[in-house]
Amino acid sequence: MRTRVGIIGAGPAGLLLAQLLDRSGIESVLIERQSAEHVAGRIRAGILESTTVDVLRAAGVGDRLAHTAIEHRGIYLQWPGTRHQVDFADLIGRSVWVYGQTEVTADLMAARAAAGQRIHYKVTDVGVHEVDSDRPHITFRDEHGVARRIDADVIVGCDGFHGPSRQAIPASVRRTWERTYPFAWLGVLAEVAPSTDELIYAWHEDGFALHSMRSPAVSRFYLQVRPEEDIAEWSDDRIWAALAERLHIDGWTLRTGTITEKSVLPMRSHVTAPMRHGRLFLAGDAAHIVPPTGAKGLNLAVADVAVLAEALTAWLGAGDERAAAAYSATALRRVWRATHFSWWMTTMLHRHGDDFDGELQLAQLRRIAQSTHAATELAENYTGTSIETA
Ligand code: FAS
Ligand code: PHB
Repeated sequence: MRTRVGIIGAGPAGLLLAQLLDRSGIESVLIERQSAEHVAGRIRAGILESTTVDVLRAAGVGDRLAHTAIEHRGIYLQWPGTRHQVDFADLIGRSVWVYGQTEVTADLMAARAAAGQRIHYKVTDVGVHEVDSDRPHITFRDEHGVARRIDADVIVGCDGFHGPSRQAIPASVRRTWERTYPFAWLGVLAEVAPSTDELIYAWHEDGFALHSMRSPAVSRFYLQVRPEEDIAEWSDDRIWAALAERLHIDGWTLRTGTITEKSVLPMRSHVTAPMRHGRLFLAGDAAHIVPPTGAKGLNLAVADVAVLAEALTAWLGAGDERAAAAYSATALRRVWRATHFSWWMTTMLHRHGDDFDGELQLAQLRRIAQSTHAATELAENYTGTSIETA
């Protein structure tokens, strides 16, 4: 096959990139390791920054979002005896939107199918070749085991943390930064109306808890657990008891319901640079991972793709390579800001270390409750800044 842009990975980053390029008349081909049903069924992020909503609307996939996403003007920070609202709208005039990643993926998959996008699902043996030349190409086996090849002007790795594209950058050029945290998240999806109007981020002696949601009838929760936690040790009753304890505040009751999904999610920070080498570009989790405490993962992937789509359109459509040459530096400035914020939220809210660490965390939380400046710093980072192109 011959195309302009060969995209590895049909998660949110790959699908959105194909959508944005298509709207600029740039053709692409996607290859995906999993089945379409598997990709569509992944339960992950839930919070969209307003800039992410703007990008999705501009990409032509914002209609369902406009009718079903729930606008949230802030969050609650909680510690024993206190539930404090950080009101983003009052502080900085911005808000965020609750709209699950599964919905974003569904909207993008529908748009790509309607456009007749070439996507090869259930591929194996993916190889990335000659990215240092002007003949980069991808080899793979399709779902029938037939060896295939895609010759492209440019290859983009949107293949997530475990994909092969990052390794196609020579080790002599590639730099990585990694921080693994001494805890993980137990994620829970339940058919029960949320017991709160805004997300609750709770510090507790037993460990962090988060009350989020997906709709007026579906709640999403997270509990801090050990990195090697065995999900089999967490019965529904134990989950509800831990959530009720860690989210407890006088005069408030946690509603319970049917748990439909539970899984243990690792916590790590990871950055790879550069995000371009020759005719290979990286976008989304292929280049960076943040702990989900700051609700940044999906939003960062969208920001990478918005910058990259504009750069590739200028280069492949008009011969102007300047933005493509600046892509890695442009994207990494936002990546490191989000990486710092996600690390800061994570280390402030999760129990680790000793009682001295715990007192420092509580002092930080009380500071945010007492200082408009401290609360504004959190609000600006959580709601996201405008996407800087080249
Ligand atoms: P993705 O990982 O979504 O997509 C990469 C795609 O590449 C996948 O479909 C994969 O199958 C495919 N692929 C991999 N190897 C391949 C190969 N060799 N060939 C072809 N295709 C290949 N973010 C938040 O903000 N909040 C959260 O609560 C949150 N929870 C998360 C829970 C989990 C378990 C994980 C893994 C991530 C979570 N994230 C969360 C982050 C997540 O939302 C990512 O930021 C988002 O999926 C990024 O999208 P992509 O870059 O497209 O990567
Ligand atoms: C979610 O709803 O999945 C969610 C919300 C906020 C976070 C992380 C995950 O910080």
